[in-house]
Amino acid sequence: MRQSHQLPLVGLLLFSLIPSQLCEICEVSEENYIRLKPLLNTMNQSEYTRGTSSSVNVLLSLQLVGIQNQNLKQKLIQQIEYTVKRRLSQVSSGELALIILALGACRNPDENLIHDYHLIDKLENKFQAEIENMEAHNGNPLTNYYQLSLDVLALCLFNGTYSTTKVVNYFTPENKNYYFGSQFSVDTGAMAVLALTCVKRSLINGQVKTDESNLKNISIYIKSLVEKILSEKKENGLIGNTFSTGEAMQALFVSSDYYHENDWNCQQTLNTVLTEISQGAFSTPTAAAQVLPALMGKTFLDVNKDSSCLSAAGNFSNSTHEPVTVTTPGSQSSISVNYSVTINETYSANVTVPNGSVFLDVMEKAQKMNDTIFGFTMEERSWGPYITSVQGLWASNNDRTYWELLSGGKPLSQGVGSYVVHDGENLEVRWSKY
Ligand code: CBY
Repeated sequence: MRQSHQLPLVGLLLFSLIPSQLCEICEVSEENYIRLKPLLNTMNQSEYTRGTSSSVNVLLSLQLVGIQNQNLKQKLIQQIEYTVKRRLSQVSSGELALIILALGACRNPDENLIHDYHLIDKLENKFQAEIENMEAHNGNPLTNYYQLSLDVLALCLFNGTYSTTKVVNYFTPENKNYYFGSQFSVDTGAMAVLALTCVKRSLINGQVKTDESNLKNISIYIKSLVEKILSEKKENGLIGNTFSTGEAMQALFVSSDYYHENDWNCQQTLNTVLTEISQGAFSTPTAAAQVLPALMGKTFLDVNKDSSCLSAAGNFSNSTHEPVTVTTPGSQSSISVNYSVTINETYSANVTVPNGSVFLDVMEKAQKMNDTIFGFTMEERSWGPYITSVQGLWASNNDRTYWELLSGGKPLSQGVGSYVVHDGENLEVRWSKY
């Protein structure tokens, strides 16, 4: 009699375990931590003198995976503190959101800076300014939806104020801001899934009140974005490209209720990323920082969990002072490339640069040859230099215009500071709309 009463209970218990089993996170096993070393070396050996964007990405990453490199962390925090004190007004909304996530991760003492400098209030204002810009400029934010998603994520995780109804209005999966041209931006979609999942969880926990329809819509959005992300999965397991895969993994970790187990082979994705690491693909601190959390099974939603920052990874980071093999450009040999600027017309030149040069070197050489045609400006972003103008023609977020980089007519997946050029290549910067 007693047993027959217990049976349905046991069944219920088992049933309730199924969803959490589905939420399986694949991560690098401890014996494979050595394969992550190139990422740590890249983060360790950077100078972090070029503004804060990459410092923030690196600090957040180190905090999330529980790496105890106090020297590096102190250096990064000092830089961030300087930015917060001296130039917060110039910081974009998403950059401030990242600062909050990095300082607030894991209940560490630096969390106080968030309150001392009223960073949550300031983020609320910057988020508001993004929305106002969309209203004034045809739905175009000051920055982009990757940053708006970071804003919502930080406000949601750190109890800031935001309107759930506005989130529902602006984050519909059909919104043009998820796309660059006709291409779905996996990075953007992934960050939105993380933000929407946080909002959904606070609605379910009752931390935030709203009507039933908002919750339902948010679930529908997550499902649709997850489908779009999965449809960008390549044969080798990468999702989008090398650089979006880590964030796509994070999004898929937190949304496993929305896809079938067979829809994604996490282990295959993980193995391909590990191979890419060994081939030196993540050579900038931001690239390394953005991929690391997912490989260790962490997501940005773990930022305000008390325990997330204690991990087995703590130890393997202490011995990272190996000299990296710097690939010196093959002797002193030169290569020559064809470089063009396209607006309506195409302006071309043959440019000779040392072997091993990056795209930026070609642009600088061309500028020296003819400043009127090849003159350009750039600014430092988290991923390195970003071209802001060529021939005096400036990129604009309000108009969704930018200078696109191409090789042989195909868009590059790296910026001017990291793309290494090859002999005989046809390089182009093209005035484009996204
Ligand atoms: N970060 C941001 O605000 C950037 C968000 C992001 C989606 C970002 C990719 C993803 C990420 N993980 O950070 C992004 N790029 C955006 C939004 C944009 C647009 C910037 C303007 C705006 N509205 O904010 C825009 C214009 C569409 C864009 N990226 C252009 C470019 C090209 C830059 C050329 C130039 N003028 O210098 C370029 C080189 C593509 C091209 N062929 O022209 C480009 N982006 C690339 C390659 C990348 C990837 C960088 C990879 C790398 N190893 O260098 C990227 C990771 C990223 C940065 N862009 Co955009 C996407 C990818 O390939 N997975 C938040 C802030 C706080 O740091």
